[in-house]
Amino acid sequence: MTTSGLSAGAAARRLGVAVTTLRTWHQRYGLGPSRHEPGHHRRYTVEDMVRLQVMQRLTAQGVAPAEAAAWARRSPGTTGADPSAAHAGADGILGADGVPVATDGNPAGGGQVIALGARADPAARGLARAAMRLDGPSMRHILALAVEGRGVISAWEEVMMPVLIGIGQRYEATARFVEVEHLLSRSVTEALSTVPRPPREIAPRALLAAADEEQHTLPLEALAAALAEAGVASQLLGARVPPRALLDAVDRTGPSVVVLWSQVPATGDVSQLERLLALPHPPIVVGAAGPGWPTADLPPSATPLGNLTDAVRVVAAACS
Ligand code: B12
Repeated sequence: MTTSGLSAGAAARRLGVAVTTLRTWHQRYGLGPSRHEPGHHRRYTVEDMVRLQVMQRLTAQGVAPAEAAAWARRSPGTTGADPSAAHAGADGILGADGVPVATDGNPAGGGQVIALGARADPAARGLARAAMRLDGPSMRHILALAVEGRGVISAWEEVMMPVLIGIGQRYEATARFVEVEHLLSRSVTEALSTVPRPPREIAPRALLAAADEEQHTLPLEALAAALAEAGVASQLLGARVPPRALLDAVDRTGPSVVVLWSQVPATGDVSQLERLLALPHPPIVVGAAGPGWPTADLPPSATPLGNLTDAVRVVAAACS
């Protein structure tokens, strides 16, 4: 930034928000440009930009704009800052990244909340609140920050999974919020798909598929993204793969490892695994992933996969 500060357009571009948003934050919440030279438009200083970044982060986490602006105006390093103030939210809860965290009891989202527990990650709380508001842009923002900042495995386990499990419980208790579940699933899919895949010269040796009639695919999408991050190429067939189609795909591509996902017991028919293992040239590893498989009745040569980290390790080893 030059010593003379940034114009509104340049500040908006740097933050990735619309100029009209900056104008609103200026007019309604007093977060305007402070440098003034006679005969020129006001410019945003470094301190102004810090305030705007705090505002942007908190609103993306679901904090109400007026409250977010109050925190932004008091951010450390800005005029009138009270450094201790930035370490506790209005309700006294401190986020892991040092920003105040709105509690689940806050009425935002019409009083409808996804319960995450007291120790939930601030980003998960923000995601849950944005999900209940059906606020897709904020969900995308939070998820993108999580994936870029923490990597796929942590983003999945600390941010995405708790909210998915929470909305599942909400659905179970109320038979409502399918719209939230759908938008959340879509946003998770989009965030995971942005992780760059290995170059096309690396032939995928891992085949990932959901079991017959199995509609849940997000954990496999997380696996594909985490593998890509580790430089391992994979192919994901997607939801509801009939056994015959899976066998044909294995026959045609000869993968070293197949991971078959079953989320619900209705799709955890072990004959799908047995048929893969009985092929003349079976994959080195046939992974049974997901809570739908009957653990005690798995074929002895199938490899049970219990979490994302283990799955990445097993698949990467089989592909190396
Ligand atoms: C998103 C979602 C959907 C989406 C899926 C979208 C998509 N693209 O995947 C849609 C809307 C399609 C859907 C449909 C249905 N769903 Co649904 N869904 C979910 C939700 C919210 C998240 C699913 C998910 O991704 N789970 C993965 C992680 C987040 O959770 P987890 O499996 O508990 O995690 C454990 C392990 O799997 C493991 N793990 C986690 N990640 C990974 C990754 C890897 C690689 C490995 C190896 C392990 C691993 O660690 C965890 C601890 O053990 C769950 C809630 C839940 N608790 O899972 C309900 C849930 C699974 N759905 C449920 C139901 C009932 C259904 C439907 C039958 C609803 C209906 N009436 O139509 C249908 C269809 C089912 C079918 N035949 O497939 C129930 C299942 C209950 C049960 N045990 O039978 C759940 C649990 C919701 C609930 N609490 O009632 N669903």
